[in-house]
Amino acid sequence: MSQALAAKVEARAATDEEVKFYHKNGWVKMEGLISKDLAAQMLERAKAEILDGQSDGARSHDRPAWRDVYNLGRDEMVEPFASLVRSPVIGRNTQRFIRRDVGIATHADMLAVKMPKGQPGSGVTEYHQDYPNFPLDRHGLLTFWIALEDMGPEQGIMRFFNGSHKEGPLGKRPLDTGGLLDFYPYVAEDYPLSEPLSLKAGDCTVHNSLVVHGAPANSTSDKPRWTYLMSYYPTDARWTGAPHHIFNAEAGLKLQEPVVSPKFPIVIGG
Ligand SMILES: O=C(O)CCC(=O)C(=O)O
Repeated sequence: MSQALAAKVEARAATDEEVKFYHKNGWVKMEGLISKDLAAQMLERAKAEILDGQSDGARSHDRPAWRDVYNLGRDEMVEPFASLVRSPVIGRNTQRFIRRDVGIATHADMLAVKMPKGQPGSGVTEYHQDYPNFPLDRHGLLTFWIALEDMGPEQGIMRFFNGSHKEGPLGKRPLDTGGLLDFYPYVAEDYPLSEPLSLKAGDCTVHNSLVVHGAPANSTSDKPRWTYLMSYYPTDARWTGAPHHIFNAEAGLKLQEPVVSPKFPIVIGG
C-alpha cells in the first residue's frame, strides 16, 4: 500500500465453508463482513452523496437499475471507504476466493443504490455476467456487494444462477438491452436460481465475474437499497487492448502486459 490511511477499519476473513460455497456456486453470502458501526458510518456518507448530491448536480448518476457514485474510496480517499477498499483482509479473501496467491488490485468501488419504486434508478438489474465487459485476458475479477443497512428481497437484492460461472463467458451487453437469459435460456434450466436473500447491515455477497446474476426492481415505495460495491482483480491479468473506459493506455497499460497502474491500488502482494 502506498498511501497512509486515516481510518482504522476492520473486515473479517472468509471461513473455509464460505470459500467452498463460493467455488461451487460462483457467489457466497458473508454475514458481518464489516461491523454494523462501520456500515452506519458509510451509510451516513452514502445518504449525503446519493440524496443531497442530487440537488447540487454533484457526482451521483441515475442508471436504470440504481443511482451511483463511483470511487469514493479508490480515487477520492473519502474515509472509511478508502481504508476498506485497501484492506489487506479483503485482498486475502479475494486470493482465497480466486484460489490463487497472486497480487490483488482494486478495480473500482461504487455506491449502487436501488431507489424506491417510481423514482429513477429503481429498475431491474437484468441478468448478466461482469467478465465480458473487461479487457482482461483471464477471469478472477470479483465483487464484494455490501449492505449498509438491513434490507429485504423486496428492495432488489441480487440473485445468482448457482454454478453458472462454470459456463465461461456468455457475451457482453449493456444492462438496459435485455437480459442474458433472452440469449441463453438454458442457463435458467441448468443452474438453480439462488433463493431471495435478506441482508443485515455489514453483511455482503461476493460474486465471481462469470456467475450470471441480476436483481429485481425495488418494489418498496420508501426504502432505498443502500449498497456499496468493491471489485478486485488479479495483478497478473494482462490487458488485451480492447477499448475500455478505465483499463486503457491513458492509465499507462501496455498491450499484453499485466494490468498494473497507480490508478488501481494493490491491496495485497502475491
Ligand atoms: O447492484 C445491482 O443491482 C447489480 C450489481 C452488479 O451487477 C454487480 O455488482 O456486478
